[in-house]
Amino acid sequence: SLIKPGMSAAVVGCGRAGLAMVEFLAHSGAHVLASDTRLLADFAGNEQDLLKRCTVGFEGGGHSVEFLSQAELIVVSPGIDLRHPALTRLRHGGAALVGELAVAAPLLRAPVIAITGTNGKTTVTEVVGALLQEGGRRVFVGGNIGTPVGTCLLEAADVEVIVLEVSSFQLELSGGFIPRVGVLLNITPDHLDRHGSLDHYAAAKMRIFQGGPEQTDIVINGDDPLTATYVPATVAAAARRFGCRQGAAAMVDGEGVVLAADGGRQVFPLGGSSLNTASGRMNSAAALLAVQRFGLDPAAIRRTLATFQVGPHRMQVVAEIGGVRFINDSKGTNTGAVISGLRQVGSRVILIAGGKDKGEDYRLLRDAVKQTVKHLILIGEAAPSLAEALGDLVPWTPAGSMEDAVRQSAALAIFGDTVLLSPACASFDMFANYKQRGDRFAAAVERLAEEP
Ligand code: UMA
Repeated sequence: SLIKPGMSAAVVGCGRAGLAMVEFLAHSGAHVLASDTRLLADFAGNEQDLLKRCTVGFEGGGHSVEFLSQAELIVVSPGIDLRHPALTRLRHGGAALVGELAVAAPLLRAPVIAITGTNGKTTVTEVVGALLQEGGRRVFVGGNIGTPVGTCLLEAADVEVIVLEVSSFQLELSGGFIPRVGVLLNITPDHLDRHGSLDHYAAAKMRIFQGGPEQTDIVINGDDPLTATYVPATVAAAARRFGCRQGAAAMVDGEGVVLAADGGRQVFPLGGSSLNTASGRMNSAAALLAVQRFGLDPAAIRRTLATFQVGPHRMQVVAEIGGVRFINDSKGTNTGAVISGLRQVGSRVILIAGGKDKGEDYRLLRDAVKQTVKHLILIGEAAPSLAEALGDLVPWTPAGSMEDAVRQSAALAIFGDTVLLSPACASFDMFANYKQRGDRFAAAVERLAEEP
């Protein structure tokens, strides 16, 4: 283990991931230092209590070399940019900078199924968790999906399988983390502001397979061009693929998935399930491959897929008013997700997009917008860049708030149109997170429904 009782360890960034890590490190007998851009007084009461109880020192208002260099090990939270000047200086000085997965790697006793990819990873993580649970396994489901890795270390002592959604940020500093099953769903550009380039972003994702086929069952998307570009040859040779192509180990076929199993084939129909969408079928196929080695009962799998409810903020129909559908896809935070959402609707979309820019090239949306969108409503910091990339294709208007955006779209929409919130951006310029953004959209739509 990287953690020894009596050692000093620092945590940079005390959000959900960092606070769980602080608690775990203290529980392991380390002397914990914690550092955040916020001041102690800015934290909620229970968080302040945790920081006081579990740390021997707290640095608020930023991260300094002086403070952090007191620690033998520095655990950096996923949201912290490694190019931060203090972290750069510490790294160049030889300090040990790790992420939560590196800390967890030697300590996870149960087999780990890790799921990454630009889009769909939360849904696949949930489906995999549900399949295992319905199959009678004790599972821990966490990671980027919301329950931090530190919580897994504190609470998941007696589970049989650990299912982790892992982001590129987490993989960037994942140290010796090698999952038993690694799933790469797709690669489209995202988080380029942090990773600098698509190559670096893809390289971070590829670290999920660093153990090679000897140590990790490899599951990849067989239809995705960028996955094919970036997966190393040894990994590709051993991979089981999901997708629409003939011969895929899990083949999406009509309204279901055909799984190649023990020389035969098993069919998993999705008709009537919330997973019966283009992306839902791909996600189901990936999940089926992820759990294949656990020998679950096919009947139980079919039941779980049939009743699975895709979570809110992902192509969630929140209302239909006067023949106009309102869809909340607040989790569509990159161009790949928006394209998939637009294709799912197909035509006559009034698209609400914009928010905090992550350095993406919005021209990637051009084809899909041209084919499906009739009007754009642009919000947030990225509105000018979106207008520049797409404004010549369709009419567009800016909106000052989510309520304004919803009001404008309702005024424009006629019977048979769809109003889609799928921002292609992060939410932090206007909202606390994507959930709050989606909730504000849904609330504004609800108020429309109440108007005479
Ligand atoms: N902070 C600093 N210094 C900085 C920047 C931030 O100290 O330079 C502080 C903030 O004041 C705050 C804390 O760091 O106190 C925030 O830490 P964080 O950004 O690592 O966020 P957490 O709350 O710990 O949430 C993280 C993941 N966030 C990110 O990766 C950005 C959550 O994923 C995850 O659910 C959670 O851990 C539990 O594991 C969210 C996310 O947006 C959903 N993920 C990205 C995505 O899905 O696209 C990768």
